Amino acid sequence: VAVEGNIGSGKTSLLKHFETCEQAKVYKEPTDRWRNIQGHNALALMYEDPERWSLTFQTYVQLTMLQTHLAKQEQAVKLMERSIHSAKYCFVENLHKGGVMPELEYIVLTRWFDHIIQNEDCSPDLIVYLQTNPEVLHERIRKRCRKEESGIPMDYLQDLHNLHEDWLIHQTHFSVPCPVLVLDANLELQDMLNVCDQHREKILCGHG
Ligand code: DCP
Repeated sequence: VAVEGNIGSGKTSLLKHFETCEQAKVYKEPTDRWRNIQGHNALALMYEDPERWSLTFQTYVQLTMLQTHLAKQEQAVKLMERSIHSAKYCFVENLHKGGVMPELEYIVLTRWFDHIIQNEDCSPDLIVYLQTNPEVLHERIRKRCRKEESGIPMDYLQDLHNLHEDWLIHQTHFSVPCPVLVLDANLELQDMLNVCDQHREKILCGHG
């Protein structure tokens, strides 16, 4: 099961909530690995100079996502934060559309992505989409003060939001690998977790 949603939508909180559940093994996004590749902070470099570092960063994200998709299933349910699909269909697409990632870099990354998903089993059984309003996220990101994210503008969140919606709700652009369960993630944390609990069985059975 992959948990998807814009930056600051509450994916980590949802995963933490399910961490104590015996039947599920939780895979949080490896942001620490992105922030320290033998001493290099690829996430920070990507935000500081996206033209120079987006390809490097997204190539590494693609690798770490693949590793999580392929990690041996130890419990009945594997619950992962994001997927190789949102990395490509939302983030890489956004960088390319925004003119930050040149055509050739985009093509090379796309060839890698196509090769991976044709040859490896990267399809979840269910996507839990934490749907949010970008204005709410902007405020949350400001409050949480992650230093790499201090300069994220509203437009960036809006563009990422549109790409998530096109992919998972309108299903106009890219293939959706499985059913999608949409949850309202504009709610305050505890209310959102209560909603998750109402859908607990669906989430843990991997059915939308
Ligand atoms: N990121 C990116 N490209 C990707 C994946 C993530 O640029 N393919 C960036 C966006 C954020 C940071 O990495 O600055 C972490 O993003 P996420 O939305 O995946 O994770 P959050 O911790 O923001 O999620 P949440 O607040 O929902 O728990």
